[in-house]
Amino acid sequence: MQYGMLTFSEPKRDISRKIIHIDMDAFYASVEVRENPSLKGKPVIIARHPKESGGRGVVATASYEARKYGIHSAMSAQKAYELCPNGMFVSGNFELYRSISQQIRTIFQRYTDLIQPLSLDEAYLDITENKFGINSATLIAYRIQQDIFDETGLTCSAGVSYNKFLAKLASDFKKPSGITIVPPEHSHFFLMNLPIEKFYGVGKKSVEKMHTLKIFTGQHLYNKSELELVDAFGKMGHSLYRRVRGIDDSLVKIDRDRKSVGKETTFLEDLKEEEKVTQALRMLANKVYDALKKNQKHGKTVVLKIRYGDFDTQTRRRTFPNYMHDAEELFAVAMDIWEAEGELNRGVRLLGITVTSLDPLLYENIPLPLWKKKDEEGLEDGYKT
Ligand code: DCP
Ligand code: MG
Repeated sequence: MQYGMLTFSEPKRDISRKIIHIDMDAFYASVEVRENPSLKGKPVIIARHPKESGGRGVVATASYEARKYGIHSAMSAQKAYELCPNGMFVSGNFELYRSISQQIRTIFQRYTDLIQPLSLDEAYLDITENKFGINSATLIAYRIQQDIFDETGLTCSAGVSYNKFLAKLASDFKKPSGITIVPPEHSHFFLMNLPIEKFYGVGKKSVEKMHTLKIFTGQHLYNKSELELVDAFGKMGHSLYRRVRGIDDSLVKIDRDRKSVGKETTFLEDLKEEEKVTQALRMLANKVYDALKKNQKHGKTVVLKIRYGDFDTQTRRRTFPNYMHDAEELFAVAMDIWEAEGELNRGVRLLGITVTSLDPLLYENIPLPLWKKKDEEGLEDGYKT
């Protein structure tokens, strides 16, 4: 493609890898049904009953029966109750979920060591080379589904493709107990027909923006030039342009037991207003807190990273006697550090918040996490984790 003097070569697909994405079906709810078979077939809602919690709880997940009432993760328990007064409200047992998550991971390890868990109930596996020398990724996906079912009594859905992005979309395609294969020769068709809401990494706000730009499906996205997408979505535009062409070169990153969770964001223009910094820190604190929850971890040390317009980068840490309790507290600490150390007049190019020295979160009826929607604005690789 030629733009004046600039030449962009069209990006190419790497179809040499075989990736599986596994995602448990209605994970917490299915575990509760397994533990208490009388719940089978009933609308199960993982949240404290609003009458017990004074209406404060949030739904972690709901069984497929409950979803028919419009109940979903992150909805207030009060709302869920209004939609389905006869719903079976069950408080979560996170220790159990974590141990099952571990069990599932052990199953994955039979096939490959290249495993990247995304949360307790989902993971990417790179099985290009696998411990059985099996050529068919589909066969491995079937086997994993079967192993998980035999050994935990739970079902999962699997997506098989040549990269993480497609595998993730595929696993969501036929739930529950589904298996969806997107081979290189079908990925274009698959992506063109995909509603934009299903695009992994596109948050709610971006979906709204896409709708105003008349982008409703992969095809509409595909029809936009890279420049148009970057214009509309900043650096996320580059990823969108590639992903809708079936390109995602990100590797399956092995998860070493996480010692820290951090998010950072670079601004298109250096921030020069206090208010913008506050906004950014609030957004980052929410993201970090969500990621901590997802990993069932908490920590006492907060690190604020500031990069100025001249690229000078500073990190400042604070350690507290107690664990950060919620996103608001994390935000307050980050603001504190910023107020003590930040120099607005230098222009802020990047901000990052990390919580380190993490410990597993042991739930003792802590009110259910302030889960927000799963995929925040921006694509996953737009932020450092
Ligand atoms: N979870 C949560 N809060 C959220 C989203 C998820 O606490 N906002 C927890 C509960 C889920 C688990 O994480 O059981 C896995 O999340 P998924 O998004 O994979 O949802 P489910 O496994 O429950 O359902 P699905 O069958 O759609 O994957
Ligand atoms: Mg799931």
